[in-house]
Amino acid sequence: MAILPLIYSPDPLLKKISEPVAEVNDEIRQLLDDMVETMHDRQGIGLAAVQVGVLKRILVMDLGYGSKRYAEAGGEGESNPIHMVNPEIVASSDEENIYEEGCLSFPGQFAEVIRPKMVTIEYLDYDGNKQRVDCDELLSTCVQHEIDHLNGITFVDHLSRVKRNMILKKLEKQFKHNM
Ligand code: GNR
Ligand code: NI
Repeated sequence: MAILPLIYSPDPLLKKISEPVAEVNDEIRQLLDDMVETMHDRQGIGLAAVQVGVLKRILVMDLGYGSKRYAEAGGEGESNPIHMVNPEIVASSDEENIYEEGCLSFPGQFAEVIRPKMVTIEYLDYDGNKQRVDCDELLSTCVQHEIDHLNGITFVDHLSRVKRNMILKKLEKQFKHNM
């Protein structure tokens, strides 16, 4: 297990489309394990492989662990990681939902994003078995945010140009100050 370094906006990798995985083998499982460890370390609720510089269609999520509830308890939450390889949205609701999103690749930045309220996802699990799951609430928001990453899209791409530029400027300033 290893904690992997994250990439941050405006790294051009964040705009690249990730490649499908041919087979869920031990090498892929190693990456899935390292991504979960990295996500837990950064107290995220999701992580796409591209965020650790790997252009493969892989994401992990753990809604409980990164939540405020667990942070307040000292981050000693139960771990219930979800691993998805080659995830695909096979259905999405007409009804929409607004959620204030953040992203580990845009530290300290948050904005409200509108997305379909519910989605159905097909993916390969940790053992390479095909799964289908209906997502609502935070799981729906998170899985859509992560699948966006696999397609080179980040949450700021859902905002108006003005809001997007404001976040990109703030981020640039923040990184300058931390150098
Ligand atoms: O940790 C994360 N929190 C979050 C909050 C609202 C909507 C989406 C997310 S995902 C984010 C981790 C991340 O950047 N995943 O790509
Ligand atoms: Ni993100």
